[in-house]
Amino acid sequence: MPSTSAAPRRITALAGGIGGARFVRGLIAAAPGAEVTVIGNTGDDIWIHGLRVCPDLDTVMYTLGGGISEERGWGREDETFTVKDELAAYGVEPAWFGLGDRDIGTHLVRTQMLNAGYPLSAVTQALCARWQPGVRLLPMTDERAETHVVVNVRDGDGRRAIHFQEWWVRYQARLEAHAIVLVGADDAKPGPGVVEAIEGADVVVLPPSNPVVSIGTILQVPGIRESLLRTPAPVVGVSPIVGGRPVRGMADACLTAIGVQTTAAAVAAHYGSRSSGSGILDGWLVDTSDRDAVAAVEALGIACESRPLLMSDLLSTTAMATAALALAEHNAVP
Ligand code: FO1
Repeated sequence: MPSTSAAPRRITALAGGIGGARFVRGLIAAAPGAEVTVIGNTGDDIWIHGLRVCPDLDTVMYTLGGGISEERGWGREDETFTVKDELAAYGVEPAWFGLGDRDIGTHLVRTQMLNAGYPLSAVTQALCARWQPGVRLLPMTDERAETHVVVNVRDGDGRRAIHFQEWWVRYQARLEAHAIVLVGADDAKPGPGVVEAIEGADVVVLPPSNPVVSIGTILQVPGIRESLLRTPAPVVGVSPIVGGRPVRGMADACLTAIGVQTTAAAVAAHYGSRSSGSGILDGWLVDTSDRDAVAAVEALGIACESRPLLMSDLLSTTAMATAALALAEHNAVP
């Protein structure tokens, strides 16, 4: 049950990569002393050159642990790509996915531990012991579940599924996506601590991560959406769409693929209101440029406020997180 004190002690966030990680940095600053748990998306994960790469888990770990390349938003700062160049010199594929030399250290440790039989949750805990991200980082599942995208076969009339990373990195999401599928979802179950982190939270927050391939992926793990429907904690989200455009990345291509308009109100409707019994939102923050969407979102049974949502620095991100926590408090489930 939520704690009685006004300041939330246990905050759980469902996060994807870059946008989610940056928002959590503000969340930590907005709630000093709170225990923050991040449930990380693992649908982006991929085997590359025999190494297991977990982009969204690593982006959260590096961003909060101080090792992220701020310029790229993924991988390590002060990075070199000597191994990548050597692989390219041998003509090894895929050449379109760049592993940095420092980053390879993380993937070697992870791959060795996975091969030794440790579950991804234990591996993530071990890696975080070095980075001290200041949050508990839980993979959405320990099972293998990877996002694939159904695209047209080049100069043919067939269709084929490619790994999300190939669609996202090699083709910059420019190939029309007919479907986005989490392969392995049916056999996945919530990772250790995930259900408890949602149902034992004082507040659950959906950062401005990609609603399809980050938050949407987490919701596809059987049992996680049900936990959000059950939790006594208020669930508030932050719109990743500002002024009809994604703040970063290609969320518009993903939303189009699932038939959702690229607007702040449409994403709120896509998540749905908890008061309807089938949605997951109690509250939704939209950007000041989308203030005319507030009425439409409230008509869905979701409390809504407009605030500046550009995470240009820690100060603005902390203000966003503070607004999200305040919206949650005003909508705490009695
Ligand atoms: N994104 C790119 O655009 N190009 C890359 O070569 C690339 C390599 C890469 C390596 C490790 C890693 O953790 C992330 C990497 N990313 C790269 C980003 C990645 O595709 C995205 O961060 C997520 O999968 C989407 O959020």
